Amino acid sequence: SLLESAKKAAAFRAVDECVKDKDIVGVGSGSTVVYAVERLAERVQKEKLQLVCIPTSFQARQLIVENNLTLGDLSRYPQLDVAIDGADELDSNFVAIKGGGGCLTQEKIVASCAKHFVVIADYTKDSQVLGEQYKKGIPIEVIPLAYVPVMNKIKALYGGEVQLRMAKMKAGPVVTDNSNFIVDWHFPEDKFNWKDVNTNINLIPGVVDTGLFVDMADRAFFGYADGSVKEKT
Ligand code: DER
Repeated sequence: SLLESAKKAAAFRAVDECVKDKDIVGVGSGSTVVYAVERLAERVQKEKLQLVCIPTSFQARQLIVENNLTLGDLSRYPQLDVAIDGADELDSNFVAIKGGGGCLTQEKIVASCAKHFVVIADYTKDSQVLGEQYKKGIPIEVIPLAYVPVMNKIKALYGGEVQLRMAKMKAGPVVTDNSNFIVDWHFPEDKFNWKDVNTNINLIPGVVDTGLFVDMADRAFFGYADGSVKEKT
């Protein structure tokens, strides 16, 4: 589809521009990074690159293994050269909403260990203001026993609506790779200081992490249906 070719274009450009021989590479989660792994595997074969890939989810681990890339972990490689990951939306200050795929916690950990954090996405994620295009709310990973008080406290702090993310192919809520729940916060149209919001929500007991990636991404590549790519600056 047009969107898939847009994702592929962004992913290929990012891997070509941001990965070099001997890099320790964080591999994100979602549908766009599938193309990034495809390109990593191609470059390893073609250029005989030596890479170690660090996963951000069961899905990312499967992609690394299925593409015969060298699998690493943060215990052996606590400092990465680059992490490449998708996003649900990126605003003009490079604040990202992530977690549409429910993998935000390990994604944020891996991104925080990388010298460079590169976002790859199709053009529908490129916004000026968060919420402009992405309408599914900000994902927040919570310890299961705490999800109701956490939802109430987020609403009390910042308003809007919060809902527990329910699974589609399983009865009950989505359970993350870390055995937690996800709540999605549909925030009101207010002007938010996302750095403060991330900090304050993270201070609520029971919150594991938020899908607000503030001051983390340093490059972002957006693909278009015609196969062109725009790097956001
Ligand atoms: O869940 C995540 O954080 C994913 O990276 C998501 O934000 C992007 O997924 P997509 O590449 O399938 O749009």
